[in-house]
Amino acid sequence: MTKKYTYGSPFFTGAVVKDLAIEATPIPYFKVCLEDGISFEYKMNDRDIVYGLGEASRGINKRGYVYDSYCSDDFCHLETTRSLYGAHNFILIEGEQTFGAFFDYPTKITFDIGFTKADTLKIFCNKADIDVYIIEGDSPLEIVKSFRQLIGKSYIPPRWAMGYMQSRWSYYTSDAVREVAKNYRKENIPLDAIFLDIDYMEDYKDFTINSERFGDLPQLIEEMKEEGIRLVPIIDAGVKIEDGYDIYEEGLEKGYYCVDKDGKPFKAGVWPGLTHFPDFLNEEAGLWFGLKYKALTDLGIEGFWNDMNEPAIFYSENGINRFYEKLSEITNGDKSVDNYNKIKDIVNSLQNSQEDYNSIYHNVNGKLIKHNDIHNMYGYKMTECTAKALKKLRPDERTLLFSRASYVGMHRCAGIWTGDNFSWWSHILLELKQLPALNMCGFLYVGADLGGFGNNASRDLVLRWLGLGIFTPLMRNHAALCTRDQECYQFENPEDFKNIIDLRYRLIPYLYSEFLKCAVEDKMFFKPLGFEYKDDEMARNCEDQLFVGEELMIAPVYTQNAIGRYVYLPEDMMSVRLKAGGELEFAEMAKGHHFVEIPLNEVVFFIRSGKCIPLCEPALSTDSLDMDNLTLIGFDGASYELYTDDGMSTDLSKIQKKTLEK
Ligand code: MIG
Repeated sequence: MTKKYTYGSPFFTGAVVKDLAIEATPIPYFKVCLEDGISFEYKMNDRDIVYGLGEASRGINKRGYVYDSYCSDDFCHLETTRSLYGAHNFILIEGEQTFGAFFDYPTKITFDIGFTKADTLKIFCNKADIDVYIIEGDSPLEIVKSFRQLIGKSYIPPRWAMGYMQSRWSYYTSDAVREVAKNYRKENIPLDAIFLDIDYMEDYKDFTINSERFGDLPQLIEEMKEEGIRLVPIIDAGVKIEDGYDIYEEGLEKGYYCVDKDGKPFKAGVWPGLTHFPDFLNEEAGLWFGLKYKALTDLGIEGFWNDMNEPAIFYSENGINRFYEKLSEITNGDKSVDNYNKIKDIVNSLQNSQEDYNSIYHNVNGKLIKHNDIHNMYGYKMTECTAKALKKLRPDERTLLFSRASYVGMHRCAGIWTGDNFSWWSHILLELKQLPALNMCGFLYVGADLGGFGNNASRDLVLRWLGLGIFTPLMRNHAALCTRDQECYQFENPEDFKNIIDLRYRLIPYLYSEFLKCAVEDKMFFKPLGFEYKDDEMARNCEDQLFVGEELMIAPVYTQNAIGRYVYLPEDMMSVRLKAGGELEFAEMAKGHHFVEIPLNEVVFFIRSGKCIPLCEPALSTDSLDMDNLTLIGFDGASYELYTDDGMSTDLSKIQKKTLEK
């Protein structure tokens, strides 16, 4: 049961696809206060768990901290981080009373979940223009399902996008890309895609190709495709200001850029230097930009990642001007060292500044709207425009698309990756905790930078991270500029990496089938244990294990030098151990706590009571998987409902269901 409560005149975000009547009665559960905007207060019971908030930091249970839903380019995710790249305003309270709430609001909204006052959940934002949806149901899973029906069906990528993918900032030349492919193939490690970061472009100009370093891109695309490897280029939000650059000039002429208060295109500094931001809230402008992807789809490109779309701003022209003014105010001719901190502070304040977000304007159906009033819409609308255009450019086939910034609603047309994490052990666990919360909001095609983006990755970290990554729909290893190489073949004994990635490919019939089920039936791919075991306190409090689909449970290792870990089984299960060399070992285990030894080159996962899953033989790419010859592993007498399709068609009526019996 979903009910809609409206305050003031909310901005239409497009997150919700169902047209519900507005309730005349006051909102249940919350005490509403209309001072300084609006706030919603709920008294939490000791036993209540608060789930949700998608990509947010901290726990599966979000209690005890305060989160700002405000798309932020923040490359350093600490325990104290209050906002990340996505804004996902859905919470689910499970306990004394169980219900879900979605706060459909286009810019910053704060969720104080027992931080200021331990028993008080308070949600507040600056303007009293908001739609709130209250979702009731018999269980958390039913509530999520109703919420997902409210926001519409999730994006389904092409099947090859569930293969293993390698990225780095940057592979600078086409030969560097060939080298990656060659090394993976030499070690017989499966690989489905290699990513092109910003350096494939000419001076970071969107939809251009650097002729010196990637002059043979069309040929490279062909060559790689023969190996079963797709190339996935990055697209940044900002368009470089440069006379003679056709896209820049066309956008200017047509008035497709965001403007300042005087109506002049806003100038922001990002990778290309000064840029204009296309106004993705203006549908015509967005579609114009989206159709530019044709330059790449014409060459045979079948996937994209959209970046810098919070939007990230290094500095703006106005900001730099303000900087020089302040600088002369501070120094006033005085060059003493005492000014160092003040100068440092104003330099640092240039990036992603509130002043800039307050001086950008959008054209929404002919009306000028201040960017900061709809900040969380930008990356969402960019990616929605991209998806709409890609449907025109590649009408019959699904295109891989994922974005860094997002808002609920974007899950219908793309996936997300969780942005710039670090090669830290704690970030393996952070990813695990983000996954179910993202699923609640409809984001099913999700994953983090495996091995970590910032800092240098150690061999054991990459192996352990892969132990989680083999279960995430988006499985990409990515690393930042100037960090240690972290492709699997860069480390000793690459066969250990091969073995684990082979397991991913053996699991694809299952993972892909579960993914389709979740997308078609509005289910969660990753579930907290408490969603299935509401009355089991151990399960409810478990913050480091997940159910994957209906059949599996995972308990990855996320600490260095661990020989294994404690695992809690909420029911009798069968453990499946991947041994070095690829052999699988099975053992039935009783409900309860176990210490499970997991050497670095092994992976252990668990099949739920009375269930089984299909496996295929590994292959070097998803295109060459034999999906017709499946083996079932798990409990005898179990059956599995397999969902399949051709892996690429946009026509979902082609999905077939088949029951397999063990
Ligand atoms: O300012 O394109 O999150 O994945 O490698 C950094 C370079 C810009 C941020 C993305 C990251 C990407 C990087 N980008």
